[in-house]
Amino acid sequence: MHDQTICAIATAPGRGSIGVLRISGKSLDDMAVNLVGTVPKPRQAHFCDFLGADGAVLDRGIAFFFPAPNSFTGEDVLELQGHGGRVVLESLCERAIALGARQARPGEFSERAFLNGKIDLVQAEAIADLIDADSRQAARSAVRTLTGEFSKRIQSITSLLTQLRVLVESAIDFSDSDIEVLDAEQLRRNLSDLLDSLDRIRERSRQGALLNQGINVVLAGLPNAGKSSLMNCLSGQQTAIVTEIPGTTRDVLSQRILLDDLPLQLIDTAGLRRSGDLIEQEGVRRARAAIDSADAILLVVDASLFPGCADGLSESDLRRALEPLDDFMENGEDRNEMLRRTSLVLNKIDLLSLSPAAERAQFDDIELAIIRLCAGNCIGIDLLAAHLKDFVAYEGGEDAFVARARHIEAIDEARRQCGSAIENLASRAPLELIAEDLRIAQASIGRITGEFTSDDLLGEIFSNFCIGK
Ligand SMILES: Nc1nc2c(ncn2[C@@H]2O[C@H](COP(=O)(O)OP(=O)(O)OP(=O)(O)O)[C@@H](O)[C@H]2O)c(=O)[nH]1
Ligand SMILES: [Mg+2]
Repeated sequence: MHDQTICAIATAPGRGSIGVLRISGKSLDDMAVNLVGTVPKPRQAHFCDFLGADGAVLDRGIAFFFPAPNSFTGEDVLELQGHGGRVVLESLCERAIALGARQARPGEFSERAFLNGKIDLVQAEAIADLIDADSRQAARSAVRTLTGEFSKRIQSITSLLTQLRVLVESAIDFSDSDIEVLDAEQLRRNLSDLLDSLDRIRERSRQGALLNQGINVVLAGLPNAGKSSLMNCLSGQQTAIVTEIPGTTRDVLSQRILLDDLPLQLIDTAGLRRSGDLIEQEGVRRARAAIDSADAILLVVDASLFPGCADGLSESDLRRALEPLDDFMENGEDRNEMLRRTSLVLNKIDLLSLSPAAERAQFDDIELAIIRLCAGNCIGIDLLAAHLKDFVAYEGGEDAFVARARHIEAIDEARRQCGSAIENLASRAPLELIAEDLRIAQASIGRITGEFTSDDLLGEIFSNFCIGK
């Protein structure tokens, strides 16, 4: 597969002033002569006709030739920049295929760049993330990763791990001799520095993952609490139908919004109640599923049902407010886990003439955030927005690295192993155990940049790219 010449239209489909056909392969001299009549001088703009089978001119434009290894993919790359019409670009592509190229799979150019050592895996992923970025902050963090800042941090962690492994493994080799090769106190300090570095990089990656993927926020509660009204306030659009009839929303409605560059997937759900209506029952089942997979649950409550709430909600008020969630919990579900993701929205405060406010209340072992607002008139929404950013500890993404769940999982695995090495050292466990901890930690970190990565994972990563990238 990797020996074949590949080609693809690299510009977005549709009409455009310019369209680009990109070709990459081991040797493109013949291809260039057939397509543009000559092999263009390396890396210089060459104005020429693009030729069809019988020498007919398909288009006229600029050809760029990047001979291996000084190209994006590390192979010969020929780029034809012509006019951005669908038919003309398809004719050029068909011509390249007739000359021996094949249509590239999504992300195949980037995959070759990775396989040829031009970029590592995080940089390749950052290319896709930069293209998909839907805020400036997300784009900036993708560029930071693309230019290698994240990879450099990962490499410095890898080299620290290598040094530690050498130290520990040579101590194992010399364990029979009288030479004292291992300074345990020094090793403990080094391991704790390593853990600090891992913690720092994890937080920057987590910020990047927030910017990149955002969070799912579910609006849940009794019928008529004002969930759909709140969805419309947050999104600034009248997406959801609002009526005074309980049971208006029956399906799950989803909308993506940006909260100061933080992407939120807002999910409005059917009011939680037991109903004889088949459609409503299904709506409630879907609401439950959305609640289960939400990063944050906003439990919307009608404040007029709690007339005393001006002075704060009592313990029994809180219990009653949480009932709709409790009622629909399945046996064996972890209630505290769900409550930790839950914030209470006291809506319709206009009915009690209250002002918007954000407060906290202790409930069992959990500290619940309570936001009082009026979704009907969109008053107090800023408090809710600030709370949501606070809830996920979003810091504005200033120095975030664009990151994916797989990076964070790998960093977490390395942190666990590093913690285990520290414990093993403290309990004077055999050095072999510490060596093994460090080996696994290094393998986890290596998966991030693609040093130790399976073909399946590579296939999955690159298949989500655009064609021509
Ligand atoms: N006074 C007042 N009424 C509100 C407020 N928010 C919503 N309402 C009204 O409450 C009623 C129900 O609002 P919805 O947003 O449809 O409530 P819901 O929770 O989506 O209801 P279901 O879809 O039936 O579960 C509507 O008549 C709204 O106009 C508010 O802040 N103050
Ligand atoms: Mg609704």
